[in-house]
Order: sequence, then structure tokens, then C-alpha cells
Amino acid sequence: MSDQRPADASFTTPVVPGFHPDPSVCRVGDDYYLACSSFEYFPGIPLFHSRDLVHWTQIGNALDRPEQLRLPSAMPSSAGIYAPTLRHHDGRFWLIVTNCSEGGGNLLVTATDPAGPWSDPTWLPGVKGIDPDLAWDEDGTCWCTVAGVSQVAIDPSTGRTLGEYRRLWSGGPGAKAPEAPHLYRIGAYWYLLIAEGGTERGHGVSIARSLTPNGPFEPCPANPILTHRGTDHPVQNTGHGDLVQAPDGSWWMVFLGVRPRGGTPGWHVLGRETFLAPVTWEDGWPVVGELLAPGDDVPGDDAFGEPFHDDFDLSELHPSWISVRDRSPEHCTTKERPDSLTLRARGASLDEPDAVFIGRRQQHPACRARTSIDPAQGCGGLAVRLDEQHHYGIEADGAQVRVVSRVGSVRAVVAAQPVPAGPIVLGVRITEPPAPHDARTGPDVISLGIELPDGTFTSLATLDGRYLSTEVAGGFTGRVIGLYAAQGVVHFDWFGYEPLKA
Ligand code: 6LW
Repeated sequence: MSDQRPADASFTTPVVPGFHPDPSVCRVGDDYYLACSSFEYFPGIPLFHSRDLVHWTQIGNALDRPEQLRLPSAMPSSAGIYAPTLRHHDGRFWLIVTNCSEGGGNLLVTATDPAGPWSDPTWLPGVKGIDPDLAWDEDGTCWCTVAGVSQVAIDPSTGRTLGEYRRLWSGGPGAKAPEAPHLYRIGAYWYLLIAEGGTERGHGVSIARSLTPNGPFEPCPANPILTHRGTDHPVQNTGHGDLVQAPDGSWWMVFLGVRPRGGTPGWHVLGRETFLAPVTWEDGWPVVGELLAPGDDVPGDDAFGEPFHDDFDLSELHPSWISVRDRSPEHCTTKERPDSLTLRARGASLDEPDAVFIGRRQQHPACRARTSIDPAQGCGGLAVRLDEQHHYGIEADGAQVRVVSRVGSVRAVVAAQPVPAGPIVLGVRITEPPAPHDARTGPDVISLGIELPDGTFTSLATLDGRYLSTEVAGGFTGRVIGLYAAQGVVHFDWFGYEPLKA
């Protein structure tokens, strides 16, 4: 069964690059499935499939219908869908998650095929707290454990809580934010895996065990079993893990981490990404092996190392496309003009929650994205988005091409020129900052420009990438590169994204 696990230590992490935090994993036979958080984006909860834990392909999104996911327009970015737990039990996939927006709460969806369709949500009004976990004990009781860490029995078919909450464990002394609990029966013990220290540089994973699912829990003497705090490892903020056993009996942990770059204090721009490390067992405790430093490329033939191109010739969009808060056919469709994506503005710029924007996660430190736009009936463009207050865009209307920068409360047009004759191809190139590098050098630079018919890229402006980083903008997401309509109707003939050598 050696093909069911990474063949050697030569794979490069992250295994799911770009803003894919809070991974939860489960295995059914030879197949692994993984789910991540999605916050203010729709559809919610990207789902991936793998046969080896290293190469993951997106197979769908668990919350892809408005009936399952409503994100109010007043909701701030980085609210919305937090930290799912994905499990397989009794012939079905179960996914429990928190919608941290008004009218939200904890919800559970199920599917027989993880590619979908997923059920409408069962709400769990009695479950208070984020990062819900599901575990079934031998007598069939379903335990829901939440950040804090506390636990209550639930009836997963109705969402009702059964009995009282029980406090289980709050992690190591002095560590903040005991969260992301996952409870597993492994051998004679029940193990409670948690994250602690917060999702920033102090992040880590700790574990405790008990002979029952309800405690008392004995902490592992080697806690935290995973942390990169205080190290110069290129992957930082490691935490929020989930364990899985391969068919050959080996154990693995998926967890989130970030890749800060530039001078001090370091800026990460791709959000929290999903990493993988081997796990061995000593004296009944898991020992997390070294993950390797990431290179510039994700190896192998997986989708993440490959360019992505969309001619918009299919009626359904690829599952990796995500919109801000919702995606109504009135505002975003491939059915209006053949082989085109049509975006219809709703009177809001990218600075507002109601923006019409559809993008894909930036997954590589260096990359380029391009699109061919027809702005004859409106104004729209190509943007690198961190949130409403942090984005750079290159946009066109019938007369002008402009680079627009929004950083904090300041919005500025930083360059403009008349629209070129013929088809308009807008481009963004994200590369390393030019040398020399010093303590204040940013993580990258973002050039926004137009492409001439011979393929030459002409930059209109090159902007510092730090302002589109989590350390500047705050929040839980990462950069998303995509298309928007600021006014009227705009059509896009194609979109392309390619990793570049740094
Ligand atoms: C999530 C928490 C965390 O709920 O960040 O890193 C929060 N861990 O467990 C949002 O992703």
C-alpha cells in the first residue's frame, strides 16, 4: 500500500497552497477528503480529494446553494464560514461548521458523495461556540466539541443538544485561544487534539487523552506537539491540525501555516495554507515529524502547480471560483454572451460589501493573471483582493484604463491612460521586490498593466504587496485574484492564472 502515502520526504509543502485554512480531513478506503474555511466567500467550504495526501484536487464546495449559505451584506470580511470538521460515519459524510455572521450559528450538512450535493443545513441552536467537532462513541452517541474547550451530546439528525455542556480541557497554562478541537478514538484512548496560542505567530497544536470521550483528559507531556513559534522556519503560525491514518497504518497531520516573506516583521499574503507532516507514536502520544521548507513550486502534476485558464465556455463555473458573499445569476453569469463571463455591477465598488467580484485564490508567491475585457457597457477589471479596504485593481471603461489602489481608508487612482485600440487585455504580475533587500523590504511587488497584441506586458503601476497582506489588513483570509464590475455590464472573454518562477 505504499502508494497510499507520500513515497518519500521529497514532497514540498503546502499541499493545498493559497488561502485554505483550518483543514479537516477524513479517509474512506483509499480516498482522502479535505475541507477548509471560506469566510465571506460564496460558495463556501472548498472540498478536495486525494489518494496520497499530497496531491489534492478540488471536487466541489459543500455550501454552494443560497439556501445553504446566506452571508448578509453588512457582514464584515473574515466573518462567515469558520473552521469545518469533515467526518465519514455510517455511510455518510458529515460536515459541521460555524457561520459567524448575523443569522448564522452552527450547522451540519451531510452527503453520500462529497462532490455533492450536500444537504440543506441542520441548525444546532444549542451548540454555542466556534470550531465544532463531531465524534461518535461506541454506543452511537454523537459528541460535539467546541472551542474553549467544551462538549455536548447532540442528535445530528435534528441538531438538538442532549444533556449538559461539559468543560473538557483548556490547553496548556497561559496559552490563549484553546480552539479547533478534534476528538478521536485511537486504540485504548480518546485523544483530544486542539490548537492553542492563537492563529498568529504563537500558534501550536497540543493533545490530551482520556479513557472516555468526556475526560478527564491528561495532557501530553511533550505539548505543544507542533509549533514553529520563535523559530526561523519559513513556515510560521503552524496549528489547527487534524489527524488521519493511511491504509498502511501510517499517521499524518494536516494543519495550517503561513509563509511570511520580506523584512521584519514579515508579511504573509497567501493567507493560511494547508500543510502536511508525518506523525509517529511514542508511549501512546503522537509525535509530529518535520515538514519541509516549501520551494517555489508545488511538485508533481497537481492542479496547483499548473496554470489555470478559463474560456468561460461551460455553463457551470469551475469550483475554485469564489464570489464575495453571493453569486446571483443576475450579476454573474456565463449564459448571457456565448463563451464569456458577464458581470453586472450592483452600484457598489470593490470597496463595498456588495461588490460584484469573482476570483481565485493566489496560490503562488510569484504569478501572473490576465483577462480580456469588453467594458463597452460599463466599467470593470482585474483585482488583487484582500478585503474591502485592501485591494489593487486595473480597470477599464470605454475611454480609460486605470490602476486603482485601496489601502485602509485611502482610495487613489495611481495611473491612467486612454484605452488601447483593439481587444483590451489587463494583467497583474506579482514578483519578488527588486534588490537590494533590507529589513523593511516588503513581501512582493504587484505590477498592474495592459498586454499588447504581441504579448508584451506594459506596467502602468508597481505597488508594494505588503498592503495586501494579513499583517497589514488583518483577518483570516488571503489574497484572491479576480474580475469585477464597478459600473454597468462588463464581459470577460477569458481569464488566465500562471505561477511564475520567483
Ligand atoms: C478558527 C480558529 C482558527 O475558527 O482561526 O487557526 C479561526 N484557527 O480555529 C478562523 O479560521
